[in-house]
Amino acid sequence: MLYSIRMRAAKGGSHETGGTHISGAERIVEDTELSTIASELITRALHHAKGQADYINLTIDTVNKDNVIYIKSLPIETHTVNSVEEGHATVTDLLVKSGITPTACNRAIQLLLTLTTNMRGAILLDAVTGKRLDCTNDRGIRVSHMDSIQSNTVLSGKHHMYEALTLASKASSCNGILGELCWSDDPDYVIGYVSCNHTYHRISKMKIPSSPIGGRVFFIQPHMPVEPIIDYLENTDVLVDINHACIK
Ligand code: WAQ
Ligand code: MG
Repeated sequence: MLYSIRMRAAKGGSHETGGTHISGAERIVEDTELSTIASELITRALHHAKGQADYINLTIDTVNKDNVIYIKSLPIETHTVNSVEEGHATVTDLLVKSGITPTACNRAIQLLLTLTTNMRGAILLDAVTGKRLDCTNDRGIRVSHMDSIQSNTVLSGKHHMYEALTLASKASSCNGILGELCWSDDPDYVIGYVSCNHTYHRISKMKIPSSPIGGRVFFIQPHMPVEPIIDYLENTDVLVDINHACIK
């Protein structure tokens, strides 16, 4: 039997009571692996660069194998830049080439730059007007119910790129999502990405070193109803084959 297992951890109380989000991670695994993976996820919550969590929530539920969607990961392209400004300019170029307006790009970058605390999820923006479409304030929409097929065999512990590639590949398989912008909230992880035009573009510098704030934005095709998009991101079980992540 397959299970979805999800961990979220906070400090200073639970997320619901205003604690600071420390870490979140999830897997889709066979029942035989469940206790090992549970222990790995708890270890992650206890040993995080942002501090030791005092609240850890672990949720486990069964996955109906017949409903799992299998997809290939996006291919990866790497862009080396010399500064955060150049990183943001590169991101804007790439997004604009895939039909997202400069207004929406600038709005997304500004929203992430002006966050004062980390959200747990992502912001949804209209890809043309730049208007915010979700009503989750500082919580955001959390992409969930995903894993890569290779998680167990080639990966162990936190791997920023493969986890992000899995999330970005699931999101890009959603009808109505034209692009994504992301940089990490882990203080020393300055590499970020945009996914658009069916490519995962890694950008070498997206934030200044030691900044503890990161975030994610999804660009939504205009006039698409957002509820089915949110439901797909939050609830559809997707397994991603990252063997196809050939470096371009
Ligand atoms: N769904 C939606 N948003 C999320 C999720 C999720 N499951 N997980 C994190 N976020 C949002 C949230 O606002 C976080 O503060 C922010 O994204 C950053 O999350 O190729 O590590 O897990 O090397 O810190 C990029 C890798 C790493 C680039 C991104 O994000 C590369 C990363 P983090
Ligand atoms: Mg993080």
